Amino acid sequence: MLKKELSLVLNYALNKGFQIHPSAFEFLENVDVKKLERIIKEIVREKIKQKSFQINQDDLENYFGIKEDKDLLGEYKILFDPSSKITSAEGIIGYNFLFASRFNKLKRIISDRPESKLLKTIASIKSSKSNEDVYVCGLVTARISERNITKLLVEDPSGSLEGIIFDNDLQKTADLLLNDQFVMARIGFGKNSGFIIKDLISPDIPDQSSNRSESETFAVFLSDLHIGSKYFMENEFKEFIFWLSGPDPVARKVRFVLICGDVVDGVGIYPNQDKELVCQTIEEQLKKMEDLLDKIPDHIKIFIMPGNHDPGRRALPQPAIPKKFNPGLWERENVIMLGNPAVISLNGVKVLMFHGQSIDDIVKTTPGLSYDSPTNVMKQLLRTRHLSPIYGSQTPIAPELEDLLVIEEIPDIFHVGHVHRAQLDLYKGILLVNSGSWQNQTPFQASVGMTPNPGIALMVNLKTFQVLHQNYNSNLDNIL
Ligand code: D5M
Ligand code: FE
Ligand code: ZN
Repeated sequence: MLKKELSLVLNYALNKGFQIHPSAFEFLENVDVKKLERIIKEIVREKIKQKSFQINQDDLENYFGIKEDKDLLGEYKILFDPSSKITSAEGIIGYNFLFASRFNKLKRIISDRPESKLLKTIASIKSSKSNEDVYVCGLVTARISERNITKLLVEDPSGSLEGIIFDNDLQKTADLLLNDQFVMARIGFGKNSGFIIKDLISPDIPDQSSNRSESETFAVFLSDLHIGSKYFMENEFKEFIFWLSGPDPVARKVRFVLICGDVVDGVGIYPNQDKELVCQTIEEQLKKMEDLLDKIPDHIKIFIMPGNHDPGRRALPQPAIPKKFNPGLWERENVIMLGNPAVISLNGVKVLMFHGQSIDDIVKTTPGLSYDSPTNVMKQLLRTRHLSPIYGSQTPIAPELEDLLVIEEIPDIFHVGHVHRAQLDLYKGILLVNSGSWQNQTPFQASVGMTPNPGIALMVNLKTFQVLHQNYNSNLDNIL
């Protein structure tokens, strides 16, 4: 005998002309009726689309996420995680090491370019004037625009050089250079022993073709949930989690969920934050996170990275959210806790994940870049081959012995969050994904005129790189 509630749920399908195969009944005896009610409705909708009117055990097993397509690969590797590499050298010595490491790593990257054969140290060109142009490379320490010239200060381990730019187009290129970024410059010798900068070359990304997954597995890109905040879109997020275990053919192909920081809203992150929190402790916030993620089927791997609101260290690079706040999350087999930044491989597709704190500093100092277009800032990071070039502004950077923020490996997908605006783009074959947020506009954001587009889940087919989205925000007309 079927339970009464179960019969009511099944009547919904039967009334629509569906047959329920006997094999399905046994399965149904043991499921949560509340969950079943929604799933049956979704199965009915899906089957009508497919013009099929029988529900059998296989359907139910698939839709409940119990039986999955075995041909769909779900393999991952962690290629880089700073958590275990963090040493935090102290004070000025640490920063000397950090900048030396930045210089050496980027010089190695730029040495692939033909011009690098003509590279000289700054000290050597200062001591011997030549008729031929030469190249130097170093970190930009200052940029000064005066009337119709631009002066650039570049430093390498041997010394510092002030170069003058007369050319208008080159001045525009110089305007886009970020403080402390690495650059290569062609130098001509002026009549009055000055140095004239004639070309500026960023390390940038060479043309390349991206790695693809063999199977049409989907990865979901999320960030900035801000769980614990009054403005966290809990209902919409739950709807999305529910969709993940539903019968939609795309949902059935999802094997990875990536969460790119600001998972929780945190405690004491900004003044009077407690008034905007529904969960007042980190533990409570992370427990809520665990309860929400619990509804994601086990065959989906969930990658969690910290942002500036999450517990642990504030300065970049950040270690993974410490285990002590929620050992349960760490112990889950399908949850992988990462530091910020991190590089993972999903079925061979390399994904560089970075929360995106440095975007704030870059939009402040770079003409033409703004919060409305985070992917343009992401392109700038790729050109500089560094995730947080500017030192000493709003984004804290720890004095590590090695600069772990240099983009050494070229990713296939670059995933960033932080600015709460979902956006997509392509740069030199790299798919750029800013995954937006799941937090409604906060009073602070309203006061500075930031308009987020929260409640959008972006998902990428790892074989074709086709991007799909699900919009859970009923207030959003202009989706992307
Ligand atoms: O930040 C979401 C976005 O809002 C991010 O671009 C920074 C900006 N933001 C947030 N708080 C501030 C303050 N106090 N000053 C300047 N800009 C801010 P999130 O990391 O989610 O808080
Ligand atoms: Fe955020
Ligand atoms: Zn953030």
